[in-house]
Amino acid sequence: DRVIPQANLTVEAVRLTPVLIADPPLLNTQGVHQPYTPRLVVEVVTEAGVTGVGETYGDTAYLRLAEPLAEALRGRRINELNALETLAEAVCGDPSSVSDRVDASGLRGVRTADKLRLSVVSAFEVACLDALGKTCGLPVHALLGGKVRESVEYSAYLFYRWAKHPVDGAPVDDWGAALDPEGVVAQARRFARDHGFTSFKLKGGVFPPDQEIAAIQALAEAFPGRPLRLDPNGAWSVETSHEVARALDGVLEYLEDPTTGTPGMARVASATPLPLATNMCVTTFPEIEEAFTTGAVRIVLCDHHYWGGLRNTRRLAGICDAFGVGLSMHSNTHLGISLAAMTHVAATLPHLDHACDTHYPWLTEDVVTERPVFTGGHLTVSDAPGLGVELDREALRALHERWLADDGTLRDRDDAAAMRVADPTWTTPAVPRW
Ligand code: GKR
Ligand code: MG
Repeated sequence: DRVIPQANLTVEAVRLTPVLIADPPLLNTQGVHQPYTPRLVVEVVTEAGVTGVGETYGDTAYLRLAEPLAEALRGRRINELNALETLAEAVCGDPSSVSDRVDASGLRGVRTADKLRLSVVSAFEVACLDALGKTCGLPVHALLGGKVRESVEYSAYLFYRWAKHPVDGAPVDDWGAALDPEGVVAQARRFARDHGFTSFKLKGGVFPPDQEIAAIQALAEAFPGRPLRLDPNGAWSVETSHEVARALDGVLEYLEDPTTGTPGMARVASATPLPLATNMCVTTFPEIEEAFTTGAVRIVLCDHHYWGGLRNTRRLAGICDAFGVGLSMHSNTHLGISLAAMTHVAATLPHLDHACDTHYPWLTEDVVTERPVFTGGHLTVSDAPGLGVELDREALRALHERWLADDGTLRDRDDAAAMRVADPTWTTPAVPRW
C-alpha cells in the first residue's frame, strides 16, 4: 500500500484557459502595457481526480503550441517530466510558423521557435509537478530536491507610468503617474511601505539616460545602502552604456541589459567594474557559452518560463555556479500560479544571490483563492502539497470570459500598439534608442 497506483499518476485531461488580466499603464522602451495582458492557465487532471496548475504567456502563438501538447499528454504520466520537451518537439509542429506573430517587442530577448515551445512546456511541467506534489503529499520544492531557505526575497519593480490608460473603460488604480525622479521615489516608498521591499529595480529605456540616472540617484538618496538596479531593455548604444555605467558605478547593484546582443554587452562589461546582468542575451542554453566566455554578463536573470520549467532553471543555476556567474530572477506580468512556481524554485537555489523580480504587486486580479502576502519583501515558501495554491474558478471563468469577448486586439501583447493610442505617430524605436 506504499506504492502509488499508476492511475494516480496518469493524465486523464488537460484544460487550457486563456485569460486577460488587468495591467496598469507601465512604460518601457517599446511603448506601454495594454490595459489587459494575456496569460494561459494550464490544468493537468489525473485519473485519480487530482488537478495540477501551471501558467505561461497567453499570446496566440503560445496557445496554438499548447493545444497539441495538451492532447498528447493524455494517458501519459505526471512524473515523466524528462520526456516533456521531446514530446513537445514531436507534437507542437514547427513553431517557426507562428513565431513571427509573437512578442514583436523583443523585451524578452530574441524570440526563437524553440523558446516559444519551452515557454509552453514550462507551464505543463509546473502543472505536472503541482499534481505530483498533491498526489504524494509533498511541496514542489521537495520534488526539486528540497528548499535551502524558508523565504524568498523579491525586489520592488518600479516603472515609469501614466496615471491611467488613454482608453475609455480601461481599469484604473490609485497609483497616479510616475514620470520623474520624485514620482519614482514616491512609488518606491509605497512599495516599501506596503510590502517591505528593500531592493529596487527601475525599468528604464523610457526617458533619455540623464533623466534615468537622476531617478536612480534620487532612489539612492531616499534609500541609502539599498540594492538598486536599472534595466533599459537594451535601449542604449555601447557608448551610452559606458556613460551610464560611469555615472552609476558604486550606486547600482547591477546594470541590466544596457545594450542589445552579447558582443555589445561584452564591450560594455570590459570597460566598467559595474556588474552587468541580463534576461535578454542569455535566455537559452546555447546562448550561455559566448556570454560567459566573453565576460559579457556577471549575473543571469533566470525565468522558468523561458528556460522550459523549474528543473531547467536548476540546470541553468548549476552552469552559472560553474562559471562563477551570479543568479537573479526575471519576471513579466504574471499571476499567483507563476509566483508560487518562482518561489518554489528560488527556494531550492543555493546561490541565488539577488532579490527576484516580480510584477505581481502591480496586479489587482488573480486566479488563485489566496493572494500571497510579501513580508519584509519576502514570500514564505509553502510546505503544502504541490505549489500550495488553489484555483479560484469563478475568477478564472470571469477572466476567460473577458478573453472570449475580446475581438483579438488584446490577445497578443503589443506595447507599441498601446502607445499609439496616445501617440498615433509612435513606432517601435530602433535600437539603440540613445
Ligand atoms: O513588463 O514592461 C515590462 C518589462 O519590460 C518586461 O517585459 C521585461 O521582460 O521585466 C522584463 C525585464 O526585466 O526585461
Ligand atoms: Mg530585464
